[in-house]
This record gives sequence, C-alpha cells and structure tokens, in this order.
Amino acid sequence: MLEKVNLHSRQHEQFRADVIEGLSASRKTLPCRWLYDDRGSELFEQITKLPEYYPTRTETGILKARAEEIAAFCGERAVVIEYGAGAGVKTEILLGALTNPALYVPLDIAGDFLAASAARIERRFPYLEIRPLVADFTDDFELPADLPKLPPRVGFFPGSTIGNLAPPDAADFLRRVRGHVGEDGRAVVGVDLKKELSVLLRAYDDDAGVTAEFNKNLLRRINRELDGTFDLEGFAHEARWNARNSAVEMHLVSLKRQSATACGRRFSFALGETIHTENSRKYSLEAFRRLAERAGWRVEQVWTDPDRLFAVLGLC
Ligand code: AVJ
Repeated sequence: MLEKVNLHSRQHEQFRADVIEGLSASRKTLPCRWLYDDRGSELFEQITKLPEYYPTRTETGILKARAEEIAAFCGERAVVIEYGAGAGVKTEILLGALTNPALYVPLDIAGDFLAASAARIERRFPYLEIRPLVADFTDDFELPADLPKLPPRVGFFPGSTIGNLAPPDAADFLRRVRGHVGEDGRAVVGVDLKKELSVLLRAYDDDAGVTAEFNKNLLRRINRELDGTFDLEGFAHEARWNARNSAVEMHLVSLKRQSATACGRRFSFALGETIHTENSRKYSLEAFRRLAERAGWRVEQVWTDPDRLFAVLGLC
C-alpha cells in the first residue's frame, strides 16, 4: 500500500516536472506517456476500434493468421516477457498459440492495470504461471534474479509502441530486451509501416473526433492534477507528418493568443503555437532492420498483412 502511495507521488512529481520543462521550452512539448490516465486509456481503447485506426485490427489479424508460425518461432516452454501489459487480446492470441508456455511476465508502470490484466490472463490460462512486475520499460532495469534462466525467453512488444520512441531510445530499448532474454532469446515486435500519407493522417485525426479528445485530455489532466487553467476550447487537435523523422506528430494548436497557468506558473501561447504531444514513427522494413541490427538483433521473420500496413517481426 505504502509502495503504491509512493509510486503515485513519484508519478505526480514527474508529471509536474515534465509539464514545467515541456511548456517552458521554446518549442513546447509534453511526453506522450502522460496521455494515458484513466480517461486517456479509455479513449485509446475507443481509438483502436475506429474505422480509420488500422494498426490494432491489422496487427491482431496478423497475430491470429500467423499464430502457429509465431509460436514455432518462440519455441516450446517459452518464458514470455511482455513490455507494457495493456495488450489484452494480442497477449491471449500469443499465449493461446504457444506450446506449454512456462511463465508469463507482464511489465507495466500502472500497478492496478497490471493486476487486472494478470487476473484476466490467469482466468483464461489457469495452468500458466504469471509473475507481474511493476516497471517502466523506458528505464534501465533488471529482471528479478530468480526468473528461470532456461531458454527460450521471448520479449513481446506489440502495438507499435516502439514507434513512440526516438530511434536512439528504441535501440536502447531493444538492447535492454536483449539483456533480459539473453543471447539465445527472441523478440516479437509490432511495427507500423510507412504508407500513403492520407491513410496515416486519417488514422490520427478521425471523423468522430476521438483522437482529438484523447489529445485534449492531456490539458484536462493538467487542469485537474496540476491546478491548471487551460481553456480546452482554445486549443485544436492536429495530426502532422514529419517527413524527416518519418513520424506522425500530434499537436495541440493554440487558436488564439492566450496564457494559462499550471503548477503555479504562467505559460503564454502565440496564435498558432503548438504543444507537441506525440510522435508515432513509421518504419520501412529496411529502416527497422537497420535499427534492430544496431541494437544487436537480427530480423529473422516478417509477418505482415496483404496490404503491408503493419508488420510483426520475429527477432533473434
Ligand atoms: C499506442 C502509441 C501505438 O502511436 O498509434 C493512437 C497511440 N496516438 N492515436 C499510436 C495513438 C494517437 C498509438 N500507440
């Protein structure tokens, strides 16, 4: 219990520090991880069901269609380490396809969320041993020493969450996974592929306005948790393509000259000035292959959909 309180206050302090730093910068920005409070996670769930948002249903389709091959790639009696335990259905597809998985280790920063998803997996796979761990996978951390060292260990990172990381951070992350699974370990990673711009931009600016709500919810969160005075009507959601970074960016655009306070400080906005709230990088298979190789991995398998929208990669 005390641990949970500490975790919450640490998170709160980090949020506060990130808001002060990000909104004081000459190009205002906020880390995308803060999009996911309870309301934000619920809105993201809604996004995954939108007609314009192809990644979730495409990746799920690939996992289902290729489940046997993916399971064979992972090997028998696998120890599966999942980075960010929010993937629900995708996890169930993988675990359901594996031959006698030995252990499932979901990692997540949100303890409540982790407990709930572990309980769901436990009901679905009563004979599977589960060891949930509260950890931030963007930090350097060690797995507990008493996890079975027996191969094969498999790192599972679906959802193209790797696209949120700048390439050097993505490479650090993949190196860390290598450290966790060992030299003979494997990884199964979901990667969103580069494609026609109109398809990409629509996926991040849907007609129903759910993504706009998701983005603006960050201001609502600042207002609630950091005593903010942001006028939600004074900002608009925008999805932009950054060709140099091969990334869809989410921004909150100030619709007028205005200022708002938060954390006891005042932040001013020019007309049209933006807060950059997310990067979602889109890779070509070649570019991802290079990234993986830099991080000590070889792309052994590529599972994709007929339209090549998304790829599930088997790394070893
Ligand atoms: C959960 C990070 C994979 O980048 O596509 C969806 C988040 N942002 N719509 C993505 C998101 C706007 C999503 N990831």
